[in-house]
Amino acid sequence: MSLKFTIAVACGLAFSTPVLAQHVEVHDAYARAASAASGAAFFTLHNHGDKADHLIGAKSPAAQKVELHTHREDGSGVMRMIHVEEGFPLPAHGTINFERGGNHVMFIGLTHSFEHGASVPLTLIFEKSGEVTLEVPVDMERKAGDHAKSN
Ligand SMILES: [Cu+2]
Repeated sequence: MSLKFTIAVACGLAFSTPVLAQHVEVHDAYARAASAASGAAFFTLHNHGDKADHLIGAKSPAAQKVELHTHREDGSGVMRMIHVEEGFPLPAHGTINFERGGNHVMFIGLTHSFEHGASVPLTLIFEKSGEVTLEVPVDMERKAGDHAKSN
């Protein structure tokens, strides 16, 4: 049994099964509603491969629009959410964190409200690895900075 498979089993017990597409792994994903009409998803991306990749987009039937976002400080010191149209580079053997107050996938115009305990389908689109589709559990109780126990 490979180490990777062992980790996948352990994470499955913690309700956050990693999804692998070629060398890109999506880990510890969860989503939450931001309002009645919008929501966000958070996760960690690992590139286990020797080649750089790039997250170029995301899509989901759960919202009319799905965008890659981050927060940046504006000139007056206020954190603002911005649409990152160029996406996020994922270096070889690199990691990108999507977390509260930082990078996230934004769902705009929810087709169903995000219910705690339900899950939301999400497809991440990578330049090299192609599309990775996962079911993201909705967790309204997760505190910012919390990680699954398996981490
Ligand atoms: Cu956003």
